Amino acid sequence: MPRFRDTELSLSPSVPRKERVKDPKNIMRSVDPAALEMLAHYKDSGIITGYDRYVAQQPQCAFGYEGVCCKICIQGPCRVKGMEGAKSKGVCGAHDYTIVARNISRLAAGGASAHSDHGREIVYTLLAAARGETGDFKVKDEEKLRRVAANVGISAEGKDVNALAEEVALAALNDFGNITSEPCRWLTSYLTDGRKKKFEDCNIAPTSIDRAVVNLLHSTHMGVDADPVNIIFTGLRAGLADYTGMHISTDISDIVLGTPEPCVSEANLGVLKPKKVNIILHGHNPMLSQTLVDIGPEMEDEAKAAGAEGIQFSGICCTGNEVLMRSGVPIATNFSSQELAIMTGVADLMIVDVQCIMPSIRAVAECFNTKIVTTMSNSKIPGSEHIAFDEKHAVESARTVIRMAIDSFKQRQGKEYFVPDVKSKVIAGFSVESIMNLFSKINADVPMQALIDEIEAGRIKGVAFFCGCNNLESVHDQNHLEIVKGLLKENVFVITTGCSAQAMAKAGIMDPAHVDELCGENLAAFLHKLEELNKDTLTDGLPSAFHVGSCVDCSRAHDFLTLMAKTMGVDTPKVPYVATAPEAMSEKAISIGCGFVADGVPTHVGTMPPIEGSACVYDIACRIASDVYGGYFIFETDYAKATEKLLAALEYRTWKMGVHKAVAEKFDAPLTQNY
Ligand code: BF8
Ligand code: SF4
Repeated sequence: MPRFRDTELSLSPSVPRKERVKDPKNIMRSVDPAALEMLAHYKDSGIITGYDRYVAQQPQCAFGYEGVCCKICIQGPCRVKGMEGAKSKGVCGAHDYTIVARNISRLAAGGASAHSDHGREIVYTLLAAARGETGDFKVKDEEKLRRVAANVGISAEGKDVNALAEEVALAALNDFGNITSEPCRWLTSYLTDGRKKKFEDCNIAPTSIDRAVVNLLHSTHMGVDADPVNIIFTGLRAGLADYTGMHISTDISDIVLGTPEPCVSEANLGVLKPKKVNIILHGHNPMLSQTLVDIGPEMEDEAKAAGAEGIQFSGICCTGNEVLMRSGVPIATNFSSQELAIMTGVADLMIVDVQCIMPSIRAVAECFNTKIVTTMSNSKIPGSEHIAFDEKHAVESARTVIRMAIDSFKQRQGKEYFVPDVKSKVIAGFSVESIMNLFSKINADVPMQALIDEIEAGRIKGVAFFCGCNNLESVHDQNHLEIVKGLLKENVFVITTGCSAQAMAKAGIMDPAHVDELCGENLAAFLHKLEELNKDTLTDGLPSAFHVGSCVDCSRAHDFLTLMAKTMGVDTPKVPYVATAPEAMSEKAISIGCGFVADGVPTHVGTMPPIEGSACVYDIACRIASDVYGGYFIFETDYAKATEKLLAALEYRTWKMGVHKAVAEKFDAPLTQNY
């Protein structure tokens, strides 16, 4: 079973490069029935979407695809054109391995910046609330505040809520710009002892988020670091800075907006209601979107006075996930199909904040009655409306936006629309806390033991964490759905975030009615047992896959892993836990991946990042990382092979754990910590 001895499962993707874009001239690149209906309906309309643009971009530059195009200084772009001689290096003499390592690490720095800057915005909201500078936000989840304070080593004794909140906010801000050599608190407070030591030994624990990014940009400047191992490990440090920023985002969002609890909702374009004022929340920052959702009910009368049946909020991308998790707001769709939501003709207003917003939404909105409103100073789209959002004027801005949407609704009357009648029931809202509540009905003292018992008995194969994006290179949602179906059937416990969670939500994988058909017998039995024991609080049952939130909530997936490791008495690389980003697209996906590899996790990526141009860097990511950290990348674009590789990685760990346990018992010795 050991993975590296299994000759069938090679480290390289099983699909050759030129075959990776399946059916490259076809724009119907989706398995989502609602998206397919929309694409068919508008086929000859002349409206251009990402699906058309992806086809138009083919074939894409092979140098860029493999990562051997360098634009780091303006002697370039330099391309590695051969294996020997002058053309095998950049003008400065940089090898393919230096160029590839620099390019990929810079992507991780971009991802870490995005996640952590989002976190910083949220911390400032908490700080303003704690100091009484805004009446629009307050500490909603005091228990979480106290838990977080205790985790990061802040004493709550004798402090009122706001004093404690201020101290937590300032400590979080310190993680962005700490001037000492102490590693970030929101990282080390949440790790196993083994990981803490590993990161110290390898010098990859960030002392501040900003510094980790700046340091990476410096070391990958022209003529600085040429050593691919050193560059990739600096990239892993950025991955851990990303982890820190994500953890801050999740913790502080929970404190200000509440920690998610299971909720019932729906997903896919069928959630849009032609007779209501449809407001689509798109982006990532939950503060404005949650304010809109909270203020919505008091604006219902204004909507009705305008002739609407009410206000319908729905979400796209991670802002959508945030309001789904906390308020049960339905999901309209995910990243690749964002323009299609506008093309229904019933989206009165789409409000966007930061990240994953296609600039094209403005052009598509021109053809329909949709207002696009940007809200952040660093994220504007020419031609759209801008309403500046800040924590001190949140409610006021939210009211303005809702009134704009009501106006837009009035103008929409009599215009054509086309809303596919496609949606699925969704149970979401699973924080680690809420999952442990469920598990505690099986084991009150050590809730996580409930799952570990299943794994150790061989009934459940382990945990797979699905995260990340859509990528228009893939057939929209196909990798997510095929891989999750394969793993569920093999009794793998699934948690998920981001657009991956949305793909599953749309496809009915979060509808409890499908558990018996989707899950292997043992997993289904475990889920039913949990349902039965929790039936007083769970009104609608449990889904096959657990939605743990937005992309910053990948921190919840790290916490789940750490809790498993601590409960099992081992470090993370021994835990039967894998991660997958089946359709990775953004820089954030790269930084999240780096964080999981450093945290000891076999991490599958289903779309190729630009790394194949250097065999050396490829090997560092897939093999040397494993030797050093226990985690490694698995690049595989074929979903069937990817499923096999993920299962093999889980089975290998379970097998090894079994051997180590047997040895420990036989010789009455402590369990080895080797992995
Ligand atoms: O932060 S999964 S496409 S929406 S980057 Fe973007 Fe990717 Fe979707 Fe969420 Ni995450
Ligand atoms: Fe070319 Fe070197 Fe400049 Fe990169 S840093 S563009 S390889 S000269």
